Amino acid sequence: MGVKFDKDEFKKSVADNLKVLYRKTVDEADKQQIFQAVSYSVKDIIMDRWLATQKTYEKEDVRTVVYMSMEFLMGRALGNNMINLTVYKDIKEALDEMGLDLNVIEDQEPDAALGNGGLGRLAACFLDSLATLGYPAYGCGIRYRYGMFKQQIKDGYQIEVPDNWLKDGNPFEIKRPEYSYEVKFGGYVRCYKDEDGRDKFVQEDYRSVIAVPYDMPVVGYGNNVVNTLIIWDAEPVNTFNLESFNKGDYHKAIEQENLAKNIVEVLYPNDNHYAGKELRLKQQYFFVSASIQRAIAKYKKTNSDIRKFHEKYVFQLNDTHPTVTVAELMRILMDEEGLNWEEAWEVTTHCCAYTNHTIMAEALEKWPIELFSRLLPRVYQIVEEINRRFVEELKVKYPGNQDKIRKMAVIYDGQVKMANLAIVAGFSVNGVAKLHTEILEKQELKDFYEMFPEKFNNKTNGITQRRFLLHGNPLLADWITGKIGDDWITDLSHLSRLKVYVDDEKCQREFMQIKYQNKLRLAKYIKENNGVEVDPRSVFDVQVKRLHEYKRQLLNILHVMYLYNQLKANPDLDIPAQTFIFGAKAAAGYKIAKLINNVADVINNDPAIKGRLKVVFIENYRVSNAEIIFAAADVSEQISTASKEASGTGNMKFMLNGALTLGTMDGANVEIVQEVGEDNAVIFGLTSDEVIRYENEGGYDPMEIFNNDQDVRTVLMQLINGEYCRENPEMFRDIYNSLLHNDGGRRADTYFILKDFRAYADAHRKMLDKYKDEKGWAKSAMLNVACAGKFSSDRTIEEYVRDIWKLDKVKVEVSDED
Ligand code: AZC
Repeated sequence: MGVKFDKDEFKKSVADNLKVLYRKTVDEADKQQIFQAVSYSVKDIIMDRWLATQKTYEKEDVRTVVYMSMEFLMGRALGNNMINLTVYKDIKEALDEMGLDLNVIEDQEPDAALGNGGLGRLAACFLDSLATLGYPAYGCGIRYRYGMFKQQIKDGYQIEVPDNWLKDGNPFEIKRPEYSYEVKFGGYVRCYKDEDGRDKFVQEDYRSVIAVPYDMPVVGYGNNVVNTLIIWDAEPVNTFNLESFNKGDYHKAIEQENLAKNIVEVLYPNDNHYAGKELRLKQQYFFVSASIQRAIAKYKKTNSDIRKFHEKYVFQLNDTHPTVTVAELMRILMDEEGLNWEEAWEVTTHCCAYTNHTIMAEALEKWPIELFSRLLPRVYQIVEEINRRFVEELKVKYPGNQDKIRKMAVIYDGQVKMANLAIVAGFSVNGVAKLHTEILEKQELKDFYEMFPEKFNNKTNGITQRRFLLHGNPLLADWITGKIGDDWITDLSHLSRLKVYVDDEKCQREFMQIKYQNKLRLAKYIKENNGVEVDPRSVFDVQVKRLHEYKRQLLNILHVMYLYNQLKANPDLDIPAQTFIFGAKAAAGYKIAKLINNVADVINNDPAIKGRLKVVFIENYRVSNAEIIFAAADVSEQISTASKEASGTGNMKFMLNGALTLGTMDGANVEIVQEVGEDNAVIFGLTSDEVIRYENEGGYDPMEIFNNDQDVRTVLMQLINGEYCRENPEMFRDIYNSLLHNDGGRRADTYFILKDFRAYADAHRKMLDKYKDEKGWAKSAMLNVACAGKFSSDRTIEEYVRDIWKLDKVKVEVSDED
């Protein structure tokens, strides 16, 4: 079932688009214009399928999941859409014949960077899998004017540059003003009796904005299904009739105009961190309210009884960010649809499911009552009532147990606790890897697990092989298809068929040759973008992910400093040449990027080590260059402090591309090792039980390590003796202090970097020993690919469908098929 592709028609379509959009011929158009024209031609192919899919959903009145997320880290659309329409190679050929290079065209597209890291990218992978598996689904989020900032490195520091991704227009989106909704903020709640004597609540003297949806197509692989990602823009209510306002309203009109402008202006660039800003709560309520209004309107088109809404819709809450969904749904069902509390609660508690993505305390959302109730007065009343009823329940179940109430209440200590709200009102609570879910059940959410064990379940994360292998690593994808056929594209478990080839020396050579080609491609990228020459024959040891203390980029760079010391002391050290590659955006103010860059500067310019060690910080790490990086990696650094990384998904992308994991027993690493076997990864460091035990005991004494381990001491002293910052030897004093000294409430070496250092250095040695055994390495790398089947987001989505969403697969027919 593929798209019927007519090459000449496609070429004509591109030329026509250039004419209509820009009054230009192919020869006259610039690269961006060509990208736009090609995208419109591809969109044209998508359109029939998109229409057909939505018609089918309507006709069959399907049950639908709405994936509610503040973040969708989609990356580029053009290449992925062509891949999933199964016309990538055809279009490449057609463009070739027109004298156009598809790679160059793809490079014109800005990444849709509407997310920070793992949580946002997971949402994007899920949409891809939902469409590919043929499940009715919407993503709902925000059309930020500025997505994740662009990162430049100046003088070793990260500079954040605004990402004006919509500047040239977004060819794939469609504005749908006819489906706009009003969203209200502030004011007060007036209560009156209606003609039947029932209490009615209305919000008065509010400020409001109009939520205007833009639809983005989500193309399923080879199945005609095109789902929709709805991203909401905000427009002022009254731009066009300012004149009609009297003097009193003028001020309000301006306020509303500003509200609309500000609300979708920018994505908060925080990963695993809650900043508590008022505007953030506005963003959350804005897209939640609009999305629910849309779902209800859609439901009412084909259904008459709102009491059965939950039979057709399920909202998956991507972390607590959209948790206000439960209260907003209650509000609409009661205040606008006329249900009573019990009826509305019955619907809501069968509609909402919550995914937890982190146990990091600083990520827990808690809104001050004052802020919450001022911004959302009616919604707050409802949250209060949910809390009142829940606390009553707690008092019955745990009489006299004030501690339970303190920990479990939705409102406590002047704050609205969003996770508690999601758990109380949701019918499902899931973690994102086996270990993570266990920690939720046994530690973080223990009380809730005891009270509602039936709500808890695990859904180990996954990634889409369509983007991270088929598109990102075409050489390997073709090789795999040559060996085992192309079923893996829609069923990744088929990769296990590669196992019969792992001992075959010819296959090993082919496989390593592909890795080498991908390393050349990355080396070229690094040369062009970072101006650093790297040796494609060296080991590519890669850590790419958000910069965060718990992810321990610091451990990695301290180890590089140690290696450098070893190499200087012993120039004949018999180890392979290594390139340490970093890529990461940081929340503003985190200084570790500067350390990495300064270390890179010193090491890369030291002729004494003869190029055996290189360090590269790839600027502006994002989805599009990630695809190139994963394909080229030999070693995958997954070194978070055990218990802290809920799952990780980069770890899976590396594995799928044949890199060996060097990691802790954390998140999904545990399951990766289980799949690939302990011989084909290197595991080190404290276990999560050990970490948790130390934490409960108030930490450990890093001074002991400092005093007894000469190598560690040397490295630490180099942080404060100017070795890596001649002009300011104090530059890294903070880092040094944080590792050795308690500071107020903060434990020294909070993330057990020194504690794990030796084990980490040993793990590196072990990895290099493996690398020296060429055949053994090739076999391990191939086994990583062969055992990656479990980590497809297709598998994850099937589990969500089976256990939580209960959707039916849909078939979509289109008339132009082969
Ligand atoms: C991330 C987790 O840190 C990561 O381990 C996981 O793979 C990813 O979600 C997808 O589940 N969590 C977040 O980004 N969380 C927040 C609140 O930002």
